[in-house]
Amino acid sequence: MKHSNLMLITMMISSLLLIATFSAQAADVTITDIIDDVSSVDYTTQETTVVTSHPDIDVQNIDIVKATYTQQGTQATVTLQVRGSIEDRGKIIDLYNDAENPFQALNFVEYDFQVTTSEQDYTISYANQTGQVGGVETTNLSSSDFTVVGDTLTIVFTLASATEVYENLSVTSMFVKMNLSEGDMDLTGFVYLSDIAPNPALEIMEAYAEVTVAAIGDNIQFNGSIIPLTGQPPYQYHWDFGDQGTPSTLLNPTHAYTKAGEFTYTFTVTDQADDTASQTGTITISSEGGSNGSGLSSQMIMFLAILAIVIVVGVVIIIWIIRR
Ligand SMILES: [Ca+2]
Ligand SMILES: [Ca+2]
Repeated sequence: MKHSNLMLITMMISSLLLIATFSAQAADVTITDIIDDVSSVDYTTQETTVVTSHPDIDVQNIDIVKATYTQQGTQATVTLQVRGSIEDRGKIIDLYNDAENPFQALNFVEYDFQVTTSEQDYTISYANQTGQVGGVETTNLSSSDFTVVGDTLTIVFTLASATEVYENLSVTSMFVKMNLSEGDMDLTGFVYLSDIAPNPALEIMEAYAEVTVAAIGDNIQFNGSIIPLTGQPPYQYHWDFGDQGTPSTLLNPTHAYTKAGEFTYTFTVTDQADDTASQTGTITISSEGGSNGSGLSSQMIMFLAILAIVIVVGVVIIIWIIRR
């Protein structure tokens, strides 16, 4: 009797452990994304703008709607659904095999998954019926590893170990077009459209006045930038210049102060989801008008002071050498 009880308890515990082990390794994750948030990033201003139509591509084909991750043992499956259709165009950039001129003529659509497990990061890339899994080393996927049906891409890949536990999934779609084949470094034809899910939290890259010291009446340039593809575009901008004057809703406004003093300016961004991010800075305005340019920044004053010391020391040394 005692023996069979012990057997029963052992079986129960081991089956519970088995369930615990399986539930730790099985994962069933879905992330959803908003529509109409495909964005282009301007390479000079780093400004992110929502793009709803484009002459070179049906934007809906890269507008991510949903992505999933499932895992059974070492077999992981990822799916990505777009608003339009999965587009097969071009190929994955291969810096090694196209080393001679990898960027000469690019025109491709790529879908990427970033999967983090308890043990490592995987990047699974798909472009036009080819795929790669980058982990400890990069391996090519065979055509049996992925399927494209209308709006959904499905990829099956193998994890390095069965003990890996799911931690995070993010997906990216991108359309890149560029033509530098004739040595033309003009990037006016450069197109970069992308969608990310989940959208990272809105984050300001920088917000600053181009000078730290200026005079009353000077037109001062203020510059704001957001880390590309964070938050949910489109964004609304708000500059408060700290002087109770008229605020600006431009990304890069100019402003002239009418009073002397030290002012704290604040740059605030609000996204489509009503999330906000802000950053502040200070500027000193002197009462001396008539300066038609920017005042000397504190770094410049420091630099000139050091330069003056170096010159004085140099002259002293030269005089000392001549007198010997
Ligand atoms: Ca989207
Ligand atoms: Ca998105």
